[in-house]
Amino acid sequence: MNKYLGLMIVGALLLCIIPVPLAVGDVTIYSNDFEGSGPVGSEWAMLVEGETQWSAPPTGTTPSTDDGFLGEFSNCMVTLTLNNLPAHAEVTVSLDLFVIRSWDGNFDLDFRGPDYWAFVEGSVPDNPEDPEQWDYVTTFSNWDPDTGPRQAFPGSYPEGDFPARQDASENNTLGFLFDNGEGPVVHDAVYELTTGTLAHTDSSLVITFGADHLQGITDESWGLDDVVVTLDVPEPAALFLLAFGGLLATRRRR
Ligand SMILES: [Ca+2]
Ligand SMILES: [Ca+2]
Ligand SMILES: [Ca+2]
Repeated sequence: MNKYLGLMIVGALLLCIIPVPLAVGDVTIYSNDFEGSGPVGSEWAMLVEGETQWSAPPTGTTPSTDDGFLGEFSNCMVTLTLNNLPAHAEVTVSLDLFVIRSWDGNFDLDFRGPDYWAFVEGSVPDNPEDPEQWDYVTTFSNWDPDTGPRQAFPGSYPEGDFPARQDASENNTLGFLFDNGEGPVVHDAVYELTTGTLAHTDSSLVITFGADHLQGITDESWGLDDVVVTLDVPEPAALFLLAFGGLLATRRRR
């Protein structure tokens, strides 16, 4: 038998014998829709502005749709920590952000704003007020797009300058009431956000979300839902074939 043919047969047999994980390409290694009762898992932790102890974040349900979510939050940091990840080169985190009640976007003339929301991967800010400690800082405005204060999203703060509710996937669907002086009306928005593809090889992922300058949890708050973490996991079979092809090429050159 031709020795290269023999090598290929051995390789094919090895492919059958070696258990090949189902992981191929982009693999979802964590997802959470926060449905059901009970506390959230220990992968989540919260540090409220002005406090020194991290605590378990609350969960809630939306008034209109009874949709479970993580929150409500005011000015705080919320961290997701995932350990023992398989080998990977990239990570993507996507989520739904609930922007609840009277967020004022880029408004910066007094205490009412700007209303920041931010995230950072890999480190937890020791000074959340410092924009340099975040990967991305933006603002949201929950007012009338024609007349209300503008927001930085989908850009970043301070450069972003867009109408209120720009690129929201849902408006006033969740049922959170806010009274702006004319009686309570539903006042909320949902944004489908993603970190984009981040270069990441550590076996642990630490990602922190935060907000600042909000005026109190019954006035302006936020929540997270449908959090999905995806890794770009190398395909073992593809790696083996690459290595096997390299071996053949090396032998042929001899
Ligand atoms: Ca949910
Ligand atoms: Ca406000
Ligand atoms: Ca505000």
